[in-house]
Amino acid sequence: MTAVYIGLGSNLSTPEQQLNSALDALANLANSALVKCSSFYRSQPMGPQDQPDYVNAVALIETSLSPLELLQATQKIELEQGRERKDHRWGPRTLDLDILLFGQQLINSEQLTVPHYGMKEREFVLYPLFELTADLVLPCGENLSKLIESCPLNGLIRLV
Ligand code: 5RU
Ligand code: CA
Ligand code: CA
Repeated sequence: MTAVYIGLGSNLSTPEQQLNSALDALANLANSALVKCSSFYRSQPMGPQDQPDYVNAVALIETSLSPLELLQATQKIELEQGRERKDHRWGPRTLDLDILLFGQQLINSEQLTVPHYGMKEREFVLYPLFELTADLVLPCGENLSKLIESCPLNGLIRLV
């Protein structure tokens, strides 16, 4: 079994419900167990600003799926929750599931890059991750607590 951190994000169609449905789907994944999930956080959109605020969280699962099997499974969950492929990247979405970390593996294939590109600068990834595992060390050797020090909250709010 491998410890895998998954980023969850939504800014359409009642985002908190989308995250709860996604957690339900992750809890029911084959050959996997949902270990825990962070609080939900409201965050300002990064990238294009002309879209609603996001609700983000990070979940920890244990899985014996391969990285590509897990990618397929998360993409299926996104589609089941109404994810639409739009022309322009980075638009609003009902659900985004990102494989952030897959154990200590480094993956650079056509379909999948792990650790997730950009995670080290994104407050809506780092703070929920810190809530789950404060002493986390990334595969590159960097300490999560160190990354947090140089990552402003940028309006990130932990929801009750
Ligand atoms: C550029 C910079 C593009 C950062 C993207 C989310 C990015 C987001 C999300 C918040 C995107 C990718 N903003 N912007 N939460 N995804 N707050 O999940 F993340 S588009
Ligand atoms: Ca994302
Ligand atoms: Ca994604």
